Amino acid sequence: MSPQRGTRLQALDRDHHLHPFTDFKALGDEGSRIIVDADGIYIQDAEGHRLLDAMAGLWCVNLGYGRQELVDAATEQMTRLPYYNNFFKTTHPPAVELAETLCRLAPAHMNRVFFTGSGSEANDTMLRMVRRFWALKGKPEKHWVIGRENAYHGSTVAGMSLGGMAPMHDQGGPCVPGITHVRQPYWYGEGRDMSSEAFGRVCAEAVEERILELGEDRVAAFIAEPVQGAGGAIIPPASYWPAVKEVLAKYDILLVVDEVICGFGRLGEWFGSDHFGLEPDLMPIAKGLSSGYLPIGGVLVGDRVADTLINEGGEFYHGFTYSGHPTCAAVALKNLQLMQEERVVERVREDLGPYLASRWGELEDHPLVGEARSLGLIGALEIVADKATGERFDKSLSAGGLCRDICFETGLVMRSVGDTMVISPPLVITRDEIDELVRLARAALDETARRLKASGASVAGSEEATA
Ligand code: PXG
Repeated sequence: MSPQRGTRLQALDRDHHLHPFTDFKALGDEGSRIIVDADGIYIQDAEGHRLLDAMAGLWCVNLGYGRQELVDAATEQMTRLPYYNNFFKTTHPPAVELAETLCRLAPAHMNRVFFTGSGSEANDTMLRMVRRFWALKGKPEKHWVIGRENAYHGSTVAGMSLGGMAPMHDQGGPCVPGITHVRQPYWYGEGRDMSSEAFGRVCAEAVEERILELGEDRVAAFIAEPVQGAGGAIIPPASYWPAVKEVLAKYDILLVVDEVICGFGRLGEWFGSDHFGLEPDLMPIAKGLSSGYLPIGGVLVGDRVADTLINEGGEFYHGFTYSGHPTCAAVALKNLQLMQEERVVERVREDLGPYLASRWGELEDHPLVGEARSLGLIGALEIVADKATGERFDKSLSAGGLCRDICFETGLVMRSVGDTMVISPPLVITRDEIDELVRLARAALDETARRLKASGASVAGSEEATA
């Protein structure tokens, strides 16, 4: 793209386009980065820079860019039947086939799916189903949902209310009533004064305490991501999920596992629930369902809830114009077929996940890195001023944001969540590409340390790394 056209697009973008999760004015002053092309795990910007996309777009391009099979699936479906709805007693082949395929891949007791256009809509749908379920069971007062601080469940009003992102609650409230949040199982950030096992149990106890505070007869469901994504790739201690499962069973509380990021192979199983041995009542899904090629989400519904909604519920007054959109469904179906043919999930579990863990773990020797963790193909680095104590840099230095910007300069897309650097690369990444990712990340950490020191910050033990 010519520099003139790039500059013109930036000006038009500033003048007319309000970006998601963006300080509009600051971006207008800075100018947005224009992405024009992509192939495999790489994207290319308008200035011709090639970047290794270690975020798979936004946690979604699981099969990588440039998959002609997905393009062909969309073209064929759009040529035949670009759109039709699933209201008023109609259906179409892609929606049916996708529903059947999803239920085959999901845990055995999940045999129904309700389609949506996004993960946020999936969580709105889930909330309505949960409350409807308990109302049908004769317990309408059992309508509270317990979520977790720093969880992300979407950006619609219900999505942001279910999530535990305080800055989101502070804007556009009041939130949906009947939703409360308990502490997250973030050992590095909040639990290092005890073993991770003990901390996992403490966080599960927090769920039980909240149930008892509210009264078990008033709590409908607990919602959580298997591994928190947007919160900073937070992998719970091994003790956490078994203890939470026990608590929920004890008080008959539904389990909602938000699989929007962890679903479709991210953790080396089809669903994060499979990895942690969970039997959710409902699973919101999206993102990797279509590898992000077209927008589609849904809620997988376990037999207990589905049977009640079907047999006792009558009409469920809920649905979207694009619920089960045929073109999106056809692309999702092809995406799942390709994942099976190419054994993508098995490769993450058996080869790529363990390989990333060993290579990524090496970064823990870097002076800036307090912890390097990963599970399957999701990972994080905790950037700290002093790795011995875990002390963070002063917030005003924005060490994570600095590292992210340096990554962009050096050819890597890594996301920062505060001072936690996060990766979630396409599941088709190769071992050689993992080597390159780790090399680029280390180079970015070195440069981050150098610039932090140049700005007067002290970086404990960094002499050799920045010499
Ligand atoms: N649940 C989870 C676990 C998510 O990660 C949603 C629901 C909502 O999905 P939609 O399709 O409505 O966006 C998400 C989305 C980030 C970031 O900054 C993460 C998401 C969305 C936007 C930004 O990491 N996850």
